[in-house]
Amino acid sequence: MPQVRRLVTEVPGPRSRELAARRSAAVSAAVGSSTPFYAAAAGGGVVVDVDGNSYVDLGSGIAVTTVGNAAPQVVDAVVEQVQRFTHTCFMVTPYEAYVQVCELLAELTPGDHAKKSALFTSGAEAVENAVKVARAHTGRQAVVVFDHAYHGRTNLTMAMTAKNSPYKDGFGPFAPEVYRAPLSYPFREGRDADGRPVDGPAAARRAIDHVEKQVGAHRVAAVVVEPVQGEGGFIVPAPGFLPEIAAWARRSGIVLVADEVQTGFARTGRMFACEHEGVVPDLVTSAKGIAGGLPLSALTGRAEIMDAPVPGGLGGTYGGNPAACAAALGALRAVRDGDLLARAVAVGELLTTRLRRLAARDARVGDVRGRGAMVAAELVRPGTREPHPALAAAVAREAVRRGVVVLTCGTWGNVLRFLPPLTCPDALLEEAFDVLEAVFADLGEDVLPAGGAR
Ligand code: PLZ
Repeated sequence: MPQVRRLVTEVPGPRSRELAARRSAAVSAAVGSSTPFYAAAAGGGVVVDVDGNSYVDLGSGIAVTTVGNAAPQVVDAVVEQVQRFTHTCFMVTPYEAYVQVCELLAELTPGDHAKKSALFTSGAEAVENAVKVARAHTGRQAVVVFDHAYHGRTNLTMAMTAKNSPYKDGFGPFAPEVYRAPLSYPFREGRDADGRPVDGPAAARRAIDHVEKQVGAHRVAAVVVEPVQGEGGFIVPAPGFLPEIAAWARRSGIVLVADEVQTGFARTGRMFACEHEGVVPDLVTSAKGIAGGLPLSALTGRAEIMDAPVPGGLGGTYGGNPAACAAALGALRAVRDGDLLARAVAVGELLTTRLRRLAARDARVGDVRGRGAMVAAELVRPGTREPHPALAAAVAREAVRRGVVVLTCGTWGNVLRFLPPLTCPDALLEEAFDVLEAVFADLGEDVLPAGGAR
């Protein structure tokens, strides 16, 4: 697939517009899409639409195609597998690829203790199962999550997710025994009651105090945390926050669950983002990048915790589907073949350099942050920290018209997030940022209607 940005029609082109019309009659209006074009093919760092336009992909289908879209190692492994068999159900007749993926996860996740895994299909399912396992292990019920958290759209994970609209609005009642603690959010951090800045350990103590007073540590089965918050705005907690939470969880007999669905599998320059601060969680969820685009998720953790539920207590018809497991083995090969951990660091440096350059001359870029190839720009009204979601939406909309796919996120929808496939060549990334700089320059403050966000 040629790694180029090339537009041959307006965006969306006629075929995409035709599909959009059919879609509006057939697909629930509750399912959204970020881009107005329809995919025909994708490879490496580009997506080609049904009109023949080729776009630079800075979103990887929300952090999934880390090893590149249609990575040859993934494609070959899946084709080989589906020609042999497509499904038996691991709960009916087991197969080696499932066992192999679990063996690899034991090696790759933080910590050198004995580990076991169970495989599922979606990220939300992995998170739900983390809670089930933690409750079975501790005999406790409460679950602690953080401000701005995103953990999924199922009933339990909706309760764990912070943002109301669109994730929760109208969908209650929510699962009980889920408690939310304050996070460390350096860009929006205030001062404590004595006027001192709140650093990472202080933010952790604030969260711990909140839980101890309002829930009781002895009632808490699990604390679930994204090492870098994804949908919530690519928020990197201040240094020391995660280690302090981890130490408290250990002291209190609470299972520490790192939700690495978005951060995991090479994205941040480490296999798992917890490693940046030397945190060893009891349980880790993975999904997204783990299988190069096929639906696979995993829960990995301390063997004695993972063995706590009754036999047969964990599972699902498709969990650890053989094609998805083969894809994961292929994706891991692609990480190793391409030295993608180092590549994630290099891509992160390129993205950060370009965003800092933009921030230096555009006061609407309030903060640039991230880890490895998971980088964001938080947009604000100039000279303030007031979120500017209309600008984020306008930039994303205009960028796609010029051949660059950029995703937004954040509790206020004012964050542009950058997480390209790691196989996207530097020259194409630079070109995409030239486009973005031009988009920022062309979008004046006044042309944006208030509430113009899509
Ligand atoms: N945990 C940390 O990032 C998925 C979903 C976007 P599923 N994030 C993208 C949307 O609008 O649905 C995610 C995540 C973290 C859990 C999940 C859930 O993973 O595979 O989407 O269920």
